[in-house]
Amino acid sequence: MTAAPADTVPAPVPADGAAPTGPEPAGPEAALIRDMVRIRCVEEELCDRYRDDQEMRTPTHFSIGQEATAVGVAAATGPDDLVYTGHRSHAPYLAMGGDLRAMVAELYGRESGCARGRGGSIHLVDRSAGFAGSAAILGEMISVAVGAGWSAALRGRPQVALTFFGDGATEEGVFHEAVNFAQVHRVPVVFLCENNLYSISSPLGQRQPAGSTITDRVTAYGLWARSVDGNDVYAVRAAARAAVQRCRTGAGPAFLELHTYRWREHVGPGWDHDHGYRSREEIDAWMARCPIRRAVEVARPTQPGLDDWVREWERRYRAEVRDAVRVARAAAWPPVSTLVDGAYGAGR
Ligand SMILES: Cc1ncc(C[n+]2csc(CCOP(=O)(O)OP(=O)(O)O)c2C)c(N)n1
Repeated sequence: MTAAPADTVPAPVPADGAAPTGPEPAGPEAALIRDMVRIRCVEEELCDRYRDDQEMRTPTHFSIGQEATAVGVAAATGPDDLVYTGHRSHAPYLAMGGDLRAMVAELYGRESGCARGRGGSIHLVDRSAGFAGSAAILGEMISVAVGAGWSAALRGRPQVALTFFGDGATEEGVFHEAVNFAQVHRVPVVFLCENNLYSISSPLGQRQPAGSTITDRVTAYGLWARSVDGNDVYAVRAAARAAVQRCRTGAGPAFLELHTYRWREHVGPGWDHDHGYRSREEIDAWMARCPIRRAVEVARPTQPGLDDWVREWERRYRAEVRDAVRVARAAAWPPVSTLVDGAYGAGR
């Protein structure tokens, strides 16, 4: 496995700091930063455990570097809204308030996991938090989200469905069918494309025509569509609020192309600087645009002691996820006799 590029991984705040003395920063801006720090800590700890313990028997797609998209969007949702994702699911699940212990137990395959240990990283769900589900088939949950939004509209409920997917998923036929259907029927659904430039190791530039953009293609269907800096959590929140508001008022679906970048390999906890499909310079440039560091830089002048608190949050959340791992490892496995419970056609 490739070693971490320790010389390039930027710290969100300067390393030499004291324990916080002042009150914990309050307010929505601090909450955005705190939530991104929590997701980063959870995923980094899980990366370490995945690599060292060899106990998680599930493919994991980490969002390290992409935290601003999940957190900015979640901040724009209401209590009845529903979020659906594809395989890169941890960050939206946590941003929506999904139960951490149930997520970690799921990754460890335990009965106490959010999908009873049967789904793993790609099949997270916590309906009580509005995280309605994630699935491995590229594009699948896009159509499910449209169905959920349409159902809400037909029942006259002010509920919005939101769906995260990557740039690769926009190349699935179902994406185009879903967008067109949603526009024709004015479905309250927000399409959220996390454009991180790659479909596994295949660059966008080799897959889509030069000079075209995903936003342009969606605009051609008549949707309200915006291209957003996905590493700017404040910009993501503003765009997501506008998109959700449109849906809420019956104006029809909305689309956001959120430009961002994953730091780790496509699947798994490793670094892939030497795999040959993206340049070291490109990765370094995106790491320098770390969404947490950028958000801290914006908030620092008005939030006294913020740097100390970011370090405190890192300590707190590292401890929280280590505790979740400890609880998961002590939990029971699903009994073999229940293996096909909940599976389609089981019992026939
Ligand atoms: C229908 C289907 N085809 C292919 C795959 C294999 N696959 C899994 S992830 C992936 C790339 C996804 O890229 P993107 O949608 O950009 O999301 P990202 O991983 O970059 O977040 C592919 C091709 C799949 N899961 N489902």
